[in-house]
Amino acid sequence: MRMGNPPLRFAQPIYVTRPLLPPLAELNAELEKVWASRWLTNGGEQHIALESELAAWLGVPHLSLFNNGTVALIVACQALRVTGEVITSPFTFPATPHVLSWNNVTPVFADIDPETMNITPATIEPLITGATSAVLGVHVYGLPCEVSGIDRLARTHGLNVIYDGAHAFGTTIDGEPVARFGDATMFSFHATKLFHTAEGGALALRDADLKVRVDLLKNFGIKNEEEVVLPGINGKMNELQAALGRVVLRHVDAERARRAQIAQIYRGRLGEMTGLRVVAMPKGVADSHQYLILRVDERAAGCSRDALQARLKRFNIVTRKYFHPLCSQYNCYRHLPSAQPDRLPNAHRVAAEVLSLPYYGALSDDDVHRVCDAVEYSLTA
Ligand code: T4K
Repeated sequence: MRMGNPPLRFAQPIYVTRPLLPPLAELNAELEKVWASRWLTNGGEQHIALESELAAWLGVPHLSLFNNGTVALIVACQALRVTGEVITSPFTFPATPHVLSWNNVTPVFADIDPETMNITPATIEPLITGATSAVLGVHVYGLPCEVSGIDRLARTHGLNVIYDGAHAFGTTIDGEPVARFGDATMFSFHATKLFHTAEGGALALRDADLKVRVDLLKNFGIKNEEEVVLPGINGKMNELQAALGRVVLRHVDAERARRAQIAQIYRGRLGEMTGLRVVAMPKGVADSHQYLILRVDERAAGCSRDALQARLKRFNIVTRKYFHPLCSQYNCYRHLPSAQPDRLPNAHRVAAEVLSLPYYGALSDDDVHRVCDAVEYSLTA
């Protein structure tokens, strides 16, 4: 039974996320250097500096910046010459399978583990055929794939491994940065990401030669004034984006720490409620603090995820169903044999349960408690 008065409606929408905005004066100081240099793109000083600062922060040997994460993934596929079929997750943002289509490669959807919500060696292996060239895993919400098992499987079958780590900025496994696994890991620096450059992305790479190839491919394949050696694309990050990134990077640790506090409030308030679960990182995994995911078990909660989302909207709380519908349900993929719902039972169940709650450092404790009040109230409405 519902008790008491309904919680107050927020006067302004409370979004699922808001970008980290550093003090404008700090950004202006960097922009003044850009202005003085009259160098706006094509590998300027800000780009060079951000590339090395990020490689150090992420703990990866090689890094290449991009104008967004999607182009970075397209280039990773080109650089590794993936062809034929690539095994990937249906539980992701549309960019993941679309980069395969843009490379004339067929996505083959593997089911996900119901807990990690990622594809696993056990779901990948039966889908490997003579046409498979790579695995494109997604560290969804920053929860890492079973990286060692996938690496072993890939070695056995001679496959490349690419990770979509759009959500995994700062994820480590027993202290090991997640991007040290696989041939290439993409990070997205979109405005909605914990670390951002408004739009942007990067590839973390294991191999120095691969970095040379990637850098050529993102700059039209231009080697020098006389030679164009590959059919490349324009994937370059400009100096304004890089300057923003350098300033945002100084504030990322504080944002992560604040998000960790917010997560504690959510867990304390919602974690024990019947039918609700706040997704947590497995033991030994450092959280990227990208999303705060609630799983709603409709039967136990007495309320579906969709009903909860609609009720929260009445309080001006704008949540998101990352990732419903599944990519395998899109018109462009639903005809594929691997996209058939009976082959992806876990993915369908998980996609019906997940709800991304407001999660960003600028939320006050009071805001978070009010969101929790609204969730509690909505479940009994
Ligand atoms: N792989 C995965 C697994 C991904 O999640 C993504 C991107 C990619 C690949 C591709 O990476 P990029 O090429 O984008 O670098 C957002 C983002 O646009 C997208 O980057 C992200 N994933 C995805 C999960 O979320 P939408 O359609 O939800 O964005 P939007 O505009 O509805 O924004 C969400 C909320 O954020 C808004 O309700 C308010 C707030 N917001 C948004 C923007 C853009 C702001 O407060 N300020 C802003 O500037 O896709």
